[in-house]
Amino acid sequence: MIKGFAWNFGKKVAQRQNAISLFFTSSKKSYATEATFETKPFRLHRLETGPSNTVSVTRDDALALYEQMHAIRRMETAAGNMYKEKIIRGFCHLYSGQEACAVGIKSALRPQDSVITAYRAHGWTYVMGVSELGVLCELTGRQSGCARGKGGSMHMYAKNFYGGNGIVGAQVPLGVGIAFASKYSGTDGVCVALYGDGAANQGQVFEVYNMAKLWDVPCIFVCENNGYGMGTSVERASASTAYYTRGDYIPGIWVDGMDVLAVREATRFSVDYCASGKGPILLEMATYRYSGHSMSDPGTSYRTREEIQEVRQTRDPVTSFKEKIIAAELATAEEIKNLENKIRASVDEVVKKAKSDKEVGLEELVTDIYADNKESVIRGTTPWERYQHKTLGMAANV
Ligand SMILES: Cc1ncc(C[n+]2csc(CCOP(=O)(O)OP(=O)(O)O)c2C)c(N)n1
Ligand SMILES: [Mg+2]
Repeated sequence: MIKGFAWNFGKKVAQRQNAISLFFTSSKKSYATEATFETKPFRLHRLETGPSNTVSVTRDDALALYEQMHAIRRMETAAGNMYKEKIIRGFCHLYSGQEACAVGIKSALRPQDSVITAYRAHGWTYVMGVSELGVLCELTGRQSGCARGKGGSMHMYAKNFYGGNGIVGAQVPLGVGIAFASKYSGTDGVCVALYGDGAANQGQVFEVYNMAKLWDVPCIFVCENNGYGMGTSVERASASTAYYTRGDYIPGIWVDGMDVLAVREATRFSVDYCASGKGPILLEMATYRYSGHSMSDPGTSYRTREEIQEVRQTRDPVTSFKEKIIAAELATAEEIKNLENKIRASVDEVVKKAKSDKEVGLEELVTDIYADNKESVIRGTTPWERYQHKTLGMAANV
């Protein structure tokens, strides 16, 4: 007990020192309106200057970032429980531990920018604008799901969000294509193409590094290094684990992916870099996943429980940011608790709906397969079985 208290107290003092300056509102209120923190140093590859280590955040932005990270954590906990209850079936890859990556990156994007990621996509779908209901009903296969329950865990989309992709690495060339389309059509958008450490050694990734650099495509490659590809640690899989240098001629930055402010700062820098016509950039985000690879992996045979516990206690993106907010007096502990209670109640409500909402009817088997079906019919399992194709929903991003 005493040891725990001393550790926590020491940490709080360190965080207070870490908040290097605070700006207060009127003397009546004791909240700071803005605070400044130091991030872990960014490591640079082929860049003379990088993002600033000193980052400021307003009270409103800090609360918004915290709310999003906490909502993802609650949503994923609910998804894990529903999977165990067999209400969610099939694949289910949880994002818990990696929240600062999605939330920090999204907070630095402009309306014209896009994102594509792999199958660990629930948190991303949420930050790209789909409600908790849209995500959780998609997981339970119900009609209020963002793909009407027909996509499931790995196939969720939104405006400027190209999914949810199940084939490891396949989304990286697609991301370069999306970025190329922005450049070609002059929208000024950049595309963030995310992949894991497990995809980082694939040939196709290096092929598109080449194309992206050759044509100065505005693509931000993001390698979310969570330490493992399924049960294989990065040390066992990679001749070089310095993923931010692996683009060779593409500049890169190592980022503390557990610090939402560091992620936001590095992304801002990268958006400016790409949008100013300098070509692609590569960010390695050092992060961690708490759950196993998917729900069928307990996640403890290739790493120790102590390792997971240690990350939770020392680097957790959600609690470490909460402690920073409170230590910097951007909000009180009570305010944060109220926010957490609000999120808990809203996710609990959504879970009820995700369990009771209807599935779409069998007739929807052949609806919305194409945004623009050139032939009105869809072939069945034999050439002589034909079904009428119908469009019911709005296709995303066409
Ligand atoms: C082409 C291909 N090969 C193998 C698989 C099986 N598989 C699914 S996830 C995965 C590991 C990927 O790890 P990483 O890229 O680090 O992502 P993380 O799961 O850590 O988010 C593998 C090998 C697959 N889906 N696609
Ligand atoms: Mg990984």
